[in-house]
Amino acid sequence: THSNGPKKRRSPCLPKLSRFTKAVPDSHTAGERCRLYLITPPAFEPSTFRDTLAAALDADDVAAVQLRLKPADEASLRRAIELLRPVVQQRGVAFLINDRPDLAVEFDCDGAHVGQTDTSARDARRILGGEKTLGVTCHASRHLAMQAGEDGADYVAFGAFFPTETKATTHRADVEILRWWSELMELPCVAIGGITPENCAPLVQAGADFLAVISAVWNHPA
Ligand code: 3NM
Repeated sequence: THSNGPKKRRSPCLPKLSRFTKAVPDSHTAGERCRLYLITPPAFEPSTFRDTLAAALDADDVAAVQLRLKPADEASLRRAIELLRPVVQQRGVAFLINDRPDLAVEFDCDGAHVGQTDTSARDARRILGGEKTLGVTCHASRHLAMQAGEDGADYVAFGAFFPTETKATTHRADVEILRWWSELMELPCVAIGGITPENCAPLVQAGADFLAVISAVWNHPA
């Protein structure tokens, strides 16, 4: 079982989430607003986290929630999907599964996010079919991002923009890649890695369509 999540809900996410939405500048290009993309804490107890997540989604605008449960066994992952999916989808928020396009299809989630060492983008697109959302981690690589677009990604993710203790990262992205991508491409881009209300403005101004956040929103141990 996962015991890293908060045992008692103190709703720490609520003020943090609104601090974020207030910090995001109104628009970058043509009035399109950059939106938050929440990723679940690295480990949590699903029945407790379900309430925390519901409160967070009710507190402010969120575009998507990605279930990212790296250490979980298959049964825990399935249980987390069953518990969290209704909470997210009932609120009109997209529910995406990290690494597992097969489970995204089986549980009728909205899509999947794959890294460069997970299921390939091309296979993920084939598994998901044409309708579901596919996101691909592209680190700080223009080449990977263009390849992901060709392979059927609906968005590309660049990072890490700032130091993070949530994941061991070897790539450091610069805001310039967001500027380049958003000027050249229609496909949305997600910025990730150590993003906080204090440091997010330049990413938004450079063209990030979504800010993917873990530790600055959830009160989880690093
Ligand atoms: N991917 P936090 S950084 C899941 O660079 C993940 O691709 C990254 O968590 C990448 O908001 C990261 O706590 C962790 O820094 C993001």
